[in-house]
Amino acid sequence: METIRAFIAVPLPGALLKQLTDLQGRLERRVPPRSVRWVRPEGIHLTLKFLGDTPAEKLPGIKQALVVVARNAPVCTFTVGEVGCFPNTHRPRVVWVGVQEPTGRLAVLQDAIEEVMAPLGYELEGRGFTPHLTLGRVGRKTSRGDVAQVGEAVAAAEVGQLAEVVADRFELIRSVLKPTGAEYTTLEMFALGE
Ligand code: 3AM
Repeated sequence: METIRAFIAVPLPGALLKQLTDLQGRLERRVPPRSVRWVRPEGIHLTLKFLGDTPAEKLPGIKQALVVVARNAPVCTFTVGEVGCFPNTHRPRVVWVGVQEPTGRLAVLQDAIEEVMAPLGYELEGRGFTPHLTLGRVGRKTSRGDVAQVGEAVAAAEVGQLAEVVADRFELIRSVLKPTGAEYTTLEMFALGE
């Protein structure tokens, strides 16, 4: 049975990707060499739901459900700014830039996606939804001291608001893991509010 590693995400405008590249560069200069694997900027997106390995035969049903979610979700605007780490800056594993959407529309959209995906066999995200853009991941072989320095550098970084982004669609994206990093292809685009 063919399976496809997939996730659902909001794509980002090219101008923001350029800003994120600059931000990665600024952070890279503040952390120990090779301590963080930086995500290729064209691979940065706002993930709403990670599906993982999905049987290809399930895709039509998933797409049908997502069309309905998209139609009922209004377009929203989010801001991008401030950096942080998962799980936190004391034990950094993922370095991210934050996403703020104060009206709650983005959270409602994410919740609606969870709700339609659950009966299709996808577990609810237990950790709750913390919208973010992943900039990099701390390398598994990074020493404790270097990991600590990454967290300190991120905590000390003063990154204001970078951009305002209109989320008017989301995409179902295929991820193919390669030694050079994940390769993403859009399988389907879903326009909001149509
Ligand atoms: O770009 P971000 O980091 O928001 O972290 C992975 C990425 O999201 C996440 O799915 C997106 C595309 O790969 N991801 C990967 N494996 C995951 C897992 N097992 C996961 N999210 C949750 N559980």
